[in-house]
Amino acid sequence: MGEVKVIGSTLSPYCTRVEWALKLKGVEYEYIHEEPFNKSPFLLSHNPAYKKVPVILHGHRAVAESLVIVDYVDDVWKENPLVPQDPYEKSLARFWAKFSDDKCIRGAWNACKAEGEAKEKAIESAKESLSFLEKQIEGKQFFGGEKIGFLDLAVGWIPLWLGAMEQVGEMKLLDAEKFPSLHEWSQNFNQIPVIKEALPPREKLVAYFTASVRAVR
Ligand SMILES: N[C@@H](CCC(=O)N[C@@H](CS)C(=O)NCC(=O)O)C(=O)O
Repeated sequence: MGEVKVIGSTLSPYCTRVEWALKLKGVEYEYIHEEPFNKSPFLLSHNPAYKKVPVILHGHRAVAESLVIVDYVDDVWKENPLVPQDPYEKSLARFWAKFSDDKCIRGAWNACKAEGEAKEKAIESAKESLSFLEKQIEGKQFFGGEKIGFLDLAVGWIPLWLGAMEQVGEMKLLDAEKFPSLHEWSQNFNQIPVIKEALPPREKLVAYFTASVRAVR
């Protein structure tokens, strides 16, 4: 089918999850760095609908949207399956992955940038969203069971990105007492070599979130 290229931005959790999927499958890829706020004609031509990273090129074909890409990667390269085989388990993994993107990442960012009374409300709302993920990991080593799966990659922003948002927003969301299982998973996840090697430096993320918070306040 041809070689794989990732059009991505190194600070993006969406792009990192695509790299994790490819690494777990042992697929070689070329990384084409894109500035998400100074988009190249190359990116725009391959993701004209959303104009966002990540996009992967597999030979001459483009696939966009990180969760769709992880699904695609799992379909094409069969080793180390990521998506559950059972139809119901598969639907749950996809449901919670989308929930994590729609409610948890957004909720954490809203809490990070909020000030005053609005901040307390945003923190409570973000914690409520995280409590759903706590239930999904309770009693398990990984969201995928005994091995890393689709949902682990989707929720994989928590250990590093949430930590950086907590620092910049001067708040605690992933409380070890309130979320013991998610907290433990989070501690272990970033220690896995294949995960660790694709992570951006924490100080760059902190600088990025600091600048982003300043820009919106
Ligand atoms: N739902 C998308 C989100 C991707 C996304 O938000 N990418 C950001 C970088 S982290 C981007 O390209 N932003 C540029 C923009 O919003 O125009 C996915 O999962 O791939």
